[in-house]
Amino acid sequence: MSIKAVCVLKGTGTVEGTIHLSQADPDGPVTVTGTISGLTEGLHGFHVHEFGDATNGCTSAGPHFNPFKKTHGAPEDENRHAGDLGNIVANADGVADIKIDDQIITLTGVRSIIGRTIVVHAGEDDLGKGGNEESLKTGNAGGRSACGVIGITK
Ligand SMILES: [Cu+2]
Ligand SMILES: [Zn+2]
Repeated sequence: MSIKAVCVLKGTGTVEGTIHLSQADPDGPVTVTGTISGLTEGLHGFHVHEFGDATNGCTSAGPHFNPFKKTHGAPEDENRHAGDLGNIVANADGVADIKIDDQIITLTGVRSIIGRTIVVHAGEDDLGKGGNEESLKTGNAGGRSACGVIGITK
């Protein structure tokens, strides 16, 4: 039976959205779909962060979800944080339509992202190729425009 989850993204500015996640097979990909609006046109870092903690806005979500102590990378890289979902693309209206299949995150077990936080960033994620120390931690994606805790849904 497939597991489903949902995440409502909110921030202090205009950015908002809803993300749906589903996993049909415990060993198969997680499908991430949804729409985020209120963005600037272009690329925005999109990650799962470690904590489902919104006590201090998106800041208390902590760093990228990284159960295997790897460095920051692109979704297709061997060396990536589990939470590294790359960039989403906003059109001229500031809207990003998201459709990602990811093989590393799961909705059960030690790699589960249930109870963690999705963050969309103000800037582009350099995918670990930025040539500086911060690139290997955060991808230099800038501020946290909106975030939401991932929860089970029917
Ligand atoms: Cu992030
Ligand atoms: Zn990362």
